[in-house]
Amino acid sequence: MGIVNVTPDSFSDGGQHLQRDAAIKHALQLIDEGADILDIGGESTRPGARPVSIQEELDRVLPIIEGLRGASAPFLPVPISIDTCKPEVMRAAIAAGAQMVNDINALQDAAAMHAVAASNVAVCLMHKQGNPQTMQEQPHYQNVVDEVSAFLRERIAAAEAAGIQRERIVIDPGFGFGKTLAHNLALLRELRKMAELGVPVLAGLSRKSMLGALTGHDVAQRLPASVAAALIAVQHGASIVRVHDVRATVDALKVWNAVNGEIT
Ligand code: 7PM
Repeated sequence: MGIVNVTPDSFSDGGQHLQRDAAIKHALQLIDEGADILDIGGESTRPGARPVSIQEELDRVLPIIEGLRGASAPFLPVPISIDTCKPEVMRAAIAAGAQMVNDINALQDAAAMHAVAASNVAVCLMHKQGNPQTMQEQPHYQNVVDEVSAFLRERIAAAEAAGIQRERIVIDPGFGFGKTLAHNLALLRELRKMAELGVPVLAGLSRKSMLGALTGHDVAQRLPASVAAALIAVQHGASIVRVHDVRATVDALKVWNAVNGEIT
């Protein structure tokens, strides 16, 4: 899964068009590099990000989905995931052709649950502790692996009860979302326990601060650590890795696949 940059906040209409074109170009570049899914988000879900209005988020993401999925681009070879917690954005993105919802709130909002249930798209249910503004202040767990696993099990059951078939669900332990370095490492080490819940596991480790803590490198210098983390996640049962650096990750996974075939 390649992360598509959606640059926010333009002052003029002309700027918005340039940003849309840049995002579409970036998305097509990620497909060329081997991405199997594109994750498009309007930034409101990022830790520490300022809240974004529904309209603002729609203005950021819809032109990109429409540009990739619209009549002028009918042959997009990969599905689009919309990264949002907002039911209105989910509905509009699905109507525009998104085939997956990436909700860091795991459809805990009833309207979000309904938006996905009323469609036929896939969903990623992610764990987080607390809210993105404050979650890194004092993360605390008795047993992070058991607690994240129990939460994801409950969210799978809730989604199924709402009419979202298991085949449409993927789960994600939410690396960095209310977790210390030790918590993140425990989750990566025991990622197989998430896979045991019986639906595909998505892992998002790309360029994250835990990799900065481990290497001492700032975000621009985390490519090798990100590739290592993605490979470890796949070795531990991840089916989807959410990454910025698609080409490097695909190369690493080609080596892994040559050695291991379909067996993980
Ligand atoms: C600043 C800090 C900016 C963190 C962006 C981020 C995940 C996600 C994000 C994830 C799923 C990033 C994160 N992370 N969705 N959205 N799983 N499903 O690195 O790990 O992109 S935001």
